[in-house]
Order: sequence, then structure tokens, then C-alpha cells
Amino acid sequence: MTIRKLFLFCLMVSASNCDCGGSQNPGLVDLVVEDCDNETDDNGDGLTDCEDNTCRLKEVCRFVPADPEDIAPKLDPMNLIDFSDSIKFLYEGDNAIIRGLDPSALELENIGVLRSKVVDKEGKGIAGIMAHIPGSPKLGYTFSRENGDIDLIANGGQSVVLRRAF
Ligand SMILES: [Ca+2]
Ligand SMILES: [Ca+2]
Repeated sequence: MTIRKLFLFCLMVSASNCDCGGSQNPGLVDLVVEDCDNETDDNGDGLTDCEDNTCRLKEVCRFVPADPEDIAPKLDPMNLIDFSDSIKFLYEGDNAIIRGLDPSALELENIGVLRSKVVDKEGKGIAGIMAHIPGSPKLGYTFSRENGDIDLIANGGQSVVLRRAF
């Protein structure tokens, strides 16, 4: 667990009302930084290791997602399933394309798959670009594949911003 000290200036009229996080030293607050590889939610934000926004670009959290066409389960036309069930392979299992997705964050009757592509000036796909939906950490994150394609899942009925980071 890594701990950093941060000076916090309490802008309160009365010093006795100044809440600086319980630090022994007035003006100092302990900030716990997520260790990305210890299976613990170090900073208590409900997101463990690579699920935590602060870890996603660390080397230990990088991965190359599979092409959905290569891992999607075959659908049986005689036994149709809900759309939400048909896309679970995107976020379930050890080799999930979307990591850190909490299924409780999905509105199953209202979800959609977002496909995006990252390309260079010549239109060639760029691999390894992390993508997520800002403000929705429970919808997980992924990286662009070799061809630049990105797949994420979002709840519909609203505007969704996709953020990509190098
Ligand atoms: Ca955390
Ligand atoms: Ca951790």
C-alpha cells in the first residue's frame, strides 16, 4: 500500500471546526493510492486493482482484447436468448474483452454495445488505447485491438461519452 501526504488547506473561519481528515498533523491528509496488483481495494472506492481508474494505464493492467467474432458463443436459432445474455461474453470470464464491469450497473432491458475505432492519419488501426465511459467506472474499460476496434457496453436512453487514453 502506497501512502502519499498531501497538504490540505482548510478554508474555515474557526480552526477548531477544520476537518483535515483526522490527521495528527493539521494540514496533512493521508491519501491512499491504489496498488494495482494486490487484490485489495486500497483506497476504498469500491474498485480493486485494475478496475480502479488510477491503474488502468499501468502495465500490469494492459491487455489485448480478443476479437468478439472469435470468442462469441454460437447462437442457436431454435433457442433464442435475450440480447443482454448474448453479450455477456464481452465482460465475463478471464479473457473478457471488457474488464472491471459490474453487471449490477447494467440496465438489462436498455443496454447497447458501443463500437469505436482508433485510427492514425492514414486510417490504420491503433492498438493499445484504453477506453472507458467517464463517470461510469462500473461499466469497466477495455483497450483497442490490433485493428483499432473498441467494444464497450453502456446503458441506452442517454448521451454517452467515450473517453480514450494513451
Ligand atoms: Ca480502489
Ligand atoms: Ca489494489
